[in-house]
Amino acid sequence: MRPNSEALFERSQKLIPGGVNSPVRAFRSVGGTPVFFERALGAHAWDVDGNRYIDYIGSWGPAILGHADPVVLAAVERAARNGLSFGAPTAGELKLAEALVAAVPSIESVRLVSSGTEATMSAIRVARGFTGRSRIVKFEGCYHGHGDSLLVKAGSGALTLGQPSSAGVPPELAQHTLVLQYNDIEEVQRTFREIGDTIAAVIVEPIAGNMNMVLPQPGFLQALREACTRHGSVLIFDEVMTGFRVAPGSAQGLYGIVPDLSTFGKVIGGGMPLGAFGGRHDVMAFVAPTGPVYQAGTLSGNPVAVAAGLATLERVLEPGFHDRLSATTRAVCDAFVAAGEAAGIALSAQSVGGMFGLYFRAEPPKNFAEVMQCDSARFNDFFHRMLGHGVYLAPSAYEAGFVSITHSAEDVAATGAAAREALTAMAQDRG
Ligand code: HOZ
Repeated sequence: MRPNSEALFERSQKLIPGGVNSPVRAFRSVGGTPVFFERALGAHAWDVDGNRYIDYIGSWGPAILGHADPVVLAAVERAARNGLSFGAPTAGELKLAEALVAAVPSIESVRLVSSGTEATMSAIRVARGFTGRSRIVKFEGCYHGHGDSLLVKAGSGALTLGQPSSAGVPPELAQHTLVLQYNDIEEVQRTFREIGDTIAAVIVEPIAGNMNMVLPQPGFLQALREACTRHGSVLIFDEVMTGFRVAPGSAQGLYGIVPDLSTFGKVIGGGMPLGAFGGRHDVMAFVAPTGPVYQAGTLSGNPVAVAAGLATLERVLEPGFHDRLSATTRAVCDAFVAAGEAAGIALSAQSVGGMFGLYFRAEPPKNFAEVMQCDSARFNDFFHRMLGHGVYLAPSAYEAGFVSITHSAEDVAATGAAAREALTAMAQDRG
């Protein structure tokens, strides 16, 4: 029962488009009323009606240490006491840049921004400025924030609402975005053979996390690297979701690929608004004021966000952190699969580091077309039943799930028990 959430949603819808400040939160694809949250601690969140949930969204990725981590909170408090924003350089920004450069070998130079969208938008502009070319390549179902050039056949909220290409993007702009199939090496090679010398950049989620979770097939990322190198195009890894979540060196470290530029967000801000783009020195030298590509922000490198990010990264980069996180995330997936088997419902799940995909389909999908074959009606039913059992999954069949280091064995067991009850009831209801 969530009467307080319902009342707040009723009021919000009159003042805020759809009652929310980011579309997936509106529950449009799963139906029903969004849950309004009041507080969260560790792996748990409480709504305005006093219900407790085991949280598998983690603020869509940032809460890798769990909510309200005391070390992060202390760092935020310390920074805030010194002033919320200066609009001038600080030592903290340099420290975060040093941490990013040390952890991710492809990052030689980096700029801090305030969101993942800003990071990807800026990286595309830099790639275009660097190459003098306009065309970019993206993959169907990948989401790179809501920059104009990138809202073409996008994932996440756009896909959830069934509008993967947004209104309001001038066709003259969208025509420069070429959309290929994720994991289709042959299509990438053919495209580059034909028009490679006109492509400014390929932007890709090295693990797609905005059409549910789709893993790169062996050789796919390597093929992108080779094609970009051969044709002088900039390879951009969008690690906003995967950055420091899947491995200490992010997805590029895991798969051993060196992109030219990378974008980050989520984990590097530890729950505060922070993003970054960075990469090769010669490419980043095009960014103003050293180069001709303009990019700026009043709150870029905000000292409070930087403090949260630094405190988070310090812990995430401790030896063994990702081993523990991966083991818990695998256990969550195993619990879902076991529950599906017990109920006789076709379901699969897989994880990388602290990120997972759950699919109402016998095998994990390998591309957008296969994601579309998942039984989304079943997911929606499952989602609401899990909510009723106190488990908060992303309110869309097209989003990845996130686990924090504070999810305990008890949380995993409770999630498995809830899934078993939910799926068994679903199987019975279907007769
Ligand atoms: N674009 C985010 C999921 N991939 C959703 C962000 C939000 O609603 O907060």
